Amino acid sequence: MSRAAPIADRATREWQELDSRHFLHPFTDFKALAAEGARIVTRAEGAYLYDSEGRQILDGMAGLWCVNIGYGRKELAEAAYRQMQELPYYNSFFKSANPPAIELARVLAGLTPPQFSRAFFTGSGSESNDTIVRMVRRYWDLMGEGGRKVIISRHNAYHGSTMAGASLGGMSAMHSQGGLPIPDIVHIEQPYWFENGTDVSPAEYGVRAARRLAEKIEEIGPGRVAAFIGEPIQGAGGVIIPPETYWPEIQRICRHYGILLIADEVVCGFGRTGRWFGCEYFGFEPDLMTLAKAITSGYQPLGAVMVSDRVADVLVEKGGEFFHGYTYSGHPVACAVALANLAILRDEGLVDRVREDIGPYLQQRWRDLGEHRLVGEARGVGMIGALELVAHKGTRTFFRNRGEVGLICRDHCFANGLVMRAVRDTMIISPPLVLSRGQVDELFEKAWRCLDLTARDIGLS
Ligand code: PXG
Repeated sequence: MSRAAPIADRATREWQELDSRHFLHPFTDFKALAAEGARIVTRAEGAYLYDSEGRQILDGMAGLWCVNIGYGRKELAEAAYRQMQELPYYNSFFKSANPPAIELARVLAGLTPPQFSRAFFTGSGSESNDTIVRMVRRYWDLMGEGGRKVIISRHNAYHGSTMAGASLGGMSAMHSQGGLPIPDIVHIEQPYWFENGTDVSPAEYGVRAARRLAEKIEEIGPGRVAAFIGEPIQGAGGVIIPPETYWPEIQRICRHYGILLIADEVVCGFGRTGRWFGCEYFGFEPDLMTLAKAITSGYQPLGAVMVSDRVADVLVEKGGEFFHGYTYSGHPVACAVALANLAILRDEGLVDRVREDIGPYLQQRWRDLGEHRLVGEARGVGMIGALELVAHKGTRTFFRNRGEVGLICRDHCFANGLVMRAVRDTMIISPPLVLSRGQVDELFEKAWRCLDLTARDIGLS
């Protein structure tokens, strides 16, 4: 280890200059960032980030919805170190496999709902969803129903940034760049009661939003529809938590028309809702699941598609080569790190802790933020939450320039040592599952102060 080349120790300005000269960041206005200079994050421990100025920041987003076990767990570093010495890489093509990948597939089969016994490995959530598009269409070909090509998703969904991932997603800004969506992907209303359900109860609205799926299937023609995909809770779209009537009705419709049901568990998976998977929280049984992020708590890039026996049996039994895969499918180091991560989640009872202890406590404090004069709704489940900022408390009146107030609030959060994201004027959190009660209190206090500062800036105080 002592021979590892050290990364130079540079001053913040120097990092920022090099960054803007050489590094094109994802989802970034390059010119605006160059003018401002990036925040240089240098290390992290537990639930805290530290930047190049030595500032401590409470990470209310667990990186990017992924660092479920928190930062700095040596067990994962040791797993990577050991595996890199034993077998740093070998592919899973050409009739080859490696022990960590096989072991991880076995462990995932045990952790996921009973219909799943097989995993297809990828490098990310986007790659997993690309895999799903191809696998679903292949499944229907093998079933002799090759006309079933259409995959139905929701507006404002996020399923990744590759061509198929961004097409499945319902972000119009993303579709406007690069000629998306690709053919045979369509979108229906998202189950966003706060915005769309102003006239009915959440329960009634959940059924109404789900019925959009049946309407779309009838419009397209049932024989042309392959699958429906959804995040149990939409993450990047603004932590949109569907009413409890939604998913059962979606499942009923999928079963009625015989189409496959896909749960994108990239955000909800691995304990965030207090269950291992979001589909278990909402009580539905998907045919395929997209996994990534917290599968390694973000310590290594890794994704997977869980394939139910209904689908896998056809792929296996009806035979023929599936012409799809990645160099890093089943990467031994990423899989070894995932195994160490899942062992921590399981052995330390972190999912139960979210369900029974820290989740309810966070939600109690989060609901207290709902009392703030800027907040129209505080919602959340387990270790995920959203605040709707509104122009007039007690009404669902959004601000005129949607997104402006959210950004003001987000900037105050960063300046005050808290990562809390803004999606439009919805403030969102998704912190590590290992947060202590004291850290929940810290999150609450910082968030309240930043809401105050935001209210002052827009002349609401
Ligand atoms: N599905 C879901 C539900 C996601 O949240 C992906 C797929 C794609 O995963 P990869 O590993 O390819 O990034 C994601 C990723 C944001 C943000 O702004 C969210 C994600 C990625 C980037 C930004 O909240 N989620």
